[in-house]
Amino acid sequence: MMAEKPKLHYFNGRGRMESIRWLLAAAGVEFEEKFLKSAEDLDKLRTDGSLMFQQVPMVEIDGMKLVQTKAILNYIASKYNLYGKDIKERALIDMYIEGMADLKEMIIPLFKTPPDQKDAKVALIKERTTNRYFPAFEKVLKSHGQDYLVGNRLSRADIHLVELLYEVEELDPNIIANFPLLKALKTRISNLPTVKKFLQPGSQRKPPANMKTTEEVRKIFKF
Ligand SMILES: N[C@@H](CCC(=O)N[C@@H](CS)C(=O)NCC(=O)O)C(=O)O
Repeated sequence: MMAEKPKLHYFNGRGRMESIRWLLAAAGVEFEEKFLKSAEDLDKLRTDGSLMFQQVPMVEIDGMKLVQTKAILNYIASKYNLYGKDIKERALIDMYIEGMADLKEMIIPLFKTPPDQKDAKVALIKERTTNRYFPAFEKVLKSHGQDYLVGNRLSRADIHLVELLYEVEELDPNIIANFPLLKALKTRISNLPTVKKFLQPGSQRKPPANMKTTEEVRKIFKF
């Protein structure tokens, strides 16, 4: 019997699920999505015992109901061979993606930042991107001259980084100009057939939050 498609439970927006969508798509895995539309939808998952910590993202995959974004990503990356060939490559990948996660943690809450604080938050993100994170990854690529961040082949590190490159580009399209190797990586990864498909309109990739989606999310999570 063919394995069932993974089923993603989240609201219809990026949030913490978007990296999971990217990773599955890049791995060429088809998935289904069940969107939470209301607080009742979330309560239902909670009362039926599907959410270990009463939180989403939750992904049904291979007979499991996985929660915790990192655990979900680790499973997918391991299953589809995107997590290095040995423990040293994995250590590098972990180190790189934790840096990316730190930057991502600054970007995720932006959608619910009050307007009077938003400029300052965006300025800090740009500053950190320009002076800390992008130089670090540019340096990695420069140090070995290879096409991918780790082990001379595609890994989750490349996929998570390219997702971030697109997000930062939405905040400021000029930052990447000073990082030619990151720019080349973005083009290279974007042209992989699976990623190319995901980047096309009509895919399961989610647009940036807007006022309407933010209102929906507020209702679901009651904040
Ligand atoms: N560490 C968890 C955090 C999950 C999380 O904060 N989920 C939010 C939605 S993005 C949620 O379910 N909030 C409701 C709650 O905490 O009760 C993860 O990475 O999956």
